[in-house]
Amino acid sequence: MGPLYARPWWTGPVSDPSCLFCAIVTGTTPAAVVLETDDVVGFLDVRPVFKGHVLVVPREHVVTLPELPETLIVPLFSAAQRVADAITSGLGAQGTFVAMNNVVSQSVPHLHVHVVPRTKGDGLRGFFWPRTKYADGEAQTYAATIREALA
Ligand code: DGP
Repeated sequence: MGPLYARPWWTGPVSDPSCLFCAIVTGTTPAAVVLETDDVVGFLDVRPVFKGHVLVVPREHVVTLPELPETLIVPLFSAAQRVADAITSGLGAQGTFVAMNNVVSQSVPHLHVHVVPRTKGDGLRGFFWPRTKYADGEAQTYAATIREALA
């Protein structure tokens, strides 16, 4: 069954009964919740990169960033900002890595912002992707293509 759109009496966020993170949002599936707002829930990742790794999700069933309603952008990212601050001030991490997989490498199809505690020398290598170089003039072509798509 897909998302429940056809419920005129329902005033809560759209939920997908087959979605793991919707189940965490509604409390059907337990999680170590660290933050709750009207629009957003933050909870510990069950397989943390480092202890204290938090996932911040919209309550509404949204799969990828391009689908996120504009009204949820500030609630989602201000919650991620608060969590990043709490991870450094509360857990003593020096910093954080904040990231989101969209479709590729996205194992749970409900948008989630990873907020991972980081400390110099923590040995994290998995997030360091191989790097490439632009040929002469190629960066301008890529930039122009993206600018056109944004226009
Ligand atoms: P990603 O691979 O970017 O889609 O990240 C999904 C994360 O979700 C992954 O780091 C592990 C986490 N995760 C998967 N299942 C559960 C669960 O049942 N509970 C919690 N708290 N986290 C989960």
